[in-house]
Amino acid sequence: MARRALITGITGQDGSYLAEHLLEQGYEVWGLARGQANPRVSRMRKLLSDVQVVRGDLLDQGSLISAVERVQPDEVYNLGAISFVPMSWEQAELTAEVTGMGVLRMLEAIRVCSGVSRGGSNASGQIRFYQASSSEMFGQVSETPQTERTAFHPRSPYGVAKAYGHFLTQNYRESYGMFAVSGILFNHESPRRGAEFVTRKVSLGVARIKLGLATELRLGNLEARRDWGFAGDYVKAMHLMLQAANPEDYVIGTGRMKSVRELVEAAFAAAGLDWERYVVTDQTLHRPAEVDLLCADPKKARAQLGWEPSVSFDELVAMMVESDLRLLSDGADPDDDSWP
Ligand code: NDP
Ligand code: GDR
Repeated sequence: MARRALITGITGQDGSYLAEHLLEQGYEVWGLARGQANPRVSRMRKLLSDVQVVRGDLLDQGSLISAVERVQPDEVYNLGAISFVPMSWEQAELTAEVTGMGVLRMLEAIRVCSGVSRGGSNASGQIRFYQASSSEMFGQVSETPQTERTAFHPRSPYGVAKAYGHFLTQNYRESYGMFAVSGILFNHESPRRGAEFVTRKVSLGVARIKLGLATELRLGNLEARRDWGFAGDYVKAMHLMLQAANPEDYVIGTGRMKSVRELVEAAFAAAGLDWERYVVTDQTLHRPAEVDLLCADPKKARAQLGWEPSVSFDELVAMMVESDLRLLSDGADPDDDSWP
């Protein structure tokens, strides 16, 4: 019998890559989708026709219990979240509910449906749970690079909500003996990245300028540094974590840091443009509290999971710029939300 996976956040960037990867591994894949007429479900279906959809919302405990009962998954990947950091200041309570409390609701759905009780149980035969934790939990970093043991100092309501979900996942593992793990993933990008995140904003901006559809690109803090990798590589790590003999948390990143300025330089250069002629910095795009730098130490994942990133920063930037040049040249509306 094919193994069965339930993915929350199926309409997002990572949901799409993870579903593709699991389908390739022979899984039966189910995606949890919210809303009455969510347009992102049809976008997902165009790309991933073999994914089955179950309705549910991380804000609604009953819907998650029904989804787990219906799908009877072997593995649950909780990728659903409000994931855009600036939005978490504007809608802090909603972020806490979806990104934080949503983890509790998903864990409870699994616990209730599988009859796990206090005192723990044998991990074999259980539903295995993956939580999408984030390097944003490190925030104002206490050491560089960051490992599984680095202290958390989140700098946004999003980071705080993720830290809650992280500790709760650990707690359900310790309290109930559940196979529940968190991947502490650093920024990962792709041509399917949402247009609000800086890498895609830049690749779309470069394509618009190159095609004469725009004359400038407005950005916030150019000095922030991130460890950027390719989403297609990172979803493989999620799957590997749930195949491990023991439930443990892992840091996933490349171990290399670049600034937003370096990202911009590389992206404009990939289209044969000089960034300094087009980029305008805008104070209103700066954040109330910034995370200045993030850099992963992925040694544990390499040693225990055999996981390695396969796409370099320059390859990733070129992939995104080329994809957006193709997308816009084909006449796609630069403001629509379609996937290449
Ligand atoms: P996206 O923003 O692309 O996707 C977020 C997903 O969450 C969407 O499918 C969205 O559905 C869903 N969602 C939002 N609200 C709810 C809700 N109330 N109930 C159910 N689902 C909901 O994120 P990514 O794919 O980039 O990231 C996946 C996960 O990994 C997120 O949890 C993110 O915080 C985390 N993460 C991401 C990193 C990255 O660099 N990409 C790094 C570290 C962690 P809809 O389409 O209906 O809005
Ligand atoms: P981040 O990603 O906040 O790290 O969260 P984002 O791409 O939004 O920002 C990265 C850095 O770029 C700076 N920046 C800008 N960012 C945006 N979005 N728009 C701009 O115009 C701009 N100018 C400069 C930001 O200040 C920041 O320093 C992502 C999300 O996917 C989270 O869900 C995930 O948990 C973390 O990565 C790891």
